[in-house]
Amino acid sequence: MAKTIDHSKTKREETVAGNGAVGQELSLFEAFDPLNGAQFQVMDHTGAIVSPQWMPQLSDERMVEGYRLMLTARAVDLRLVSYQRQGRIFTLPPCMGQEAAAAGSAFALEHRDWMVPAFRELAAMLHKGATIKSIFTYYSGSEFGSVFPEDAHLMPITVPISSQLPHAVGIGYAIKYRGGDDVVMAYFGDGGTSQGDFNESLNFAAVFSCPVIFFCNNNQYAISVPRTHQTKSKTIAQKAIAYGMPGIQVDGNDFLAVYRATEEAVKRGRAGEGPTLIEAYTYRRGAHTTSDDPTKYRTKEEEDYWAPRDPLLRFRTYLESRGLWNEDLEKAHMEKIVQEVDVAFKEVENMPLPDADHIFAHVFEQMPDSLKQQKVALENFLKWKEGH
Ligand SMILES: Cc1ncc(C[n+]2csc(CCOP(=O)(O)OP(=O)(O)O)c2C)c(N)n1
Ligand SMILES: [Mg+2]
Repeated sequence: MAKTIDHSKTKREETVAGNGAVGQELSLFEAFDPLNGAQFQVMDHTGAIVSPQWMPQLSDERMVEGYRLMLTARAVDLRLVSYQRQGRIFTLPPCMGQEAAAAGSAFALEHRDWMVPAFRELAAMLHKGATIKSIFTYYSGSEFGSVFPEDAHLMPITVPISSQLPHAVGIGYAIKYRGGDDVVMAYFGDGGTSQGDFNESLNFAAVFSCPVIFFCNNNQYAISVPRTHQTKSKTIAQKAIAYGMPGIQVDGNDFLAVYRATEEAVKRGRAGEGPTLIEAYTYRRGAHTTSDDPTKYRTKEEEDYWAPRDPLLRFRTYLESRGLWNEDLEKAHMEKIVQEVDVAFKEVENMPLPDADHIFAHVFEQMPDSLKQQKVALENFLKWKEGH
């Protein structure tokens, strides 16, 4: 049976005979051991600080920077959806509601660290080295949208669910092999935990102590499949126990808590202590993708419950209460972003369409026969299409 830990305290209540643990500070991962089912929160949804003892050491400037990043991601996201509705870009997965999870986790990384995204971490990618233009380029169907500066250590968006996790572990293993102390941030969704790649990756990373942060954006759905149908585990965080690594469920709409949990996981990775599983409990406020209609499988009441828990709303309330943000700053930032977005989008719209070759060019160093055949088939089809 799990020990019961009172999360309002950070001192050990119990002494295991002879271990001298009385009075010892609990680590974050001990205090929020997933077996006890508590969710880690620093700031509640009204913007009030509820766990001052876990407040991260972030300067006022860094907090404002974090909020600006979230606001930028929200503005880009809304614009992307609107462009898609106008038929100017292809299908895309909106990120609205998940900005604190993405921004808070990315903020705890250093530039040299690696990021292996899924497809709903816009704020994290913008922070790590993607530009608004590269994001537009990607959703315009061009492989060039996945080209980032080499030193950004940012991998491309990955759509095949959880297929990015073995890559993240491979990077982590290579870092360890070379004796480095960089860490790898690997993102995936609640649905991603049902893939075999999830099991293989967490197991390998734990056995070989790879410095990987497995960051699950539990946004309550995998397309229309609710979290309750994804796994019988009470939390996703508790899966960590089976793999032999720390796990924590964090309020994913709380920038401060996400940052703090990730910071602790990063420390473990750098110190050679291995991987950590973070479950960011959040909500996808938009549709799964622009091809989806969420009203078919979720209720208005549910959406109304989550609306006031929006990550931007609460962080803004907190910053305003500290005199660090106000309406004028909000307006000025939005105007600047909307301008940047418009310029970037025009540039992308005026770019020539890339050759179909690019679909095949960037996966293998030496193209396997199966791909060569598909390439020829596509070329034949395009020739045929031209004549019709
Ligand atoms: C291997 C694989 N199977 C199925 C799909 C189709 N698909 C796209 S997104 C998605 C759901 C993913 O849910 P989750 O992991 O929770 O991420 P979210 O979309 O909620 O961010 C599925 C099944 C896919 N992209 N890859
Ligand atoms: Mg999901």
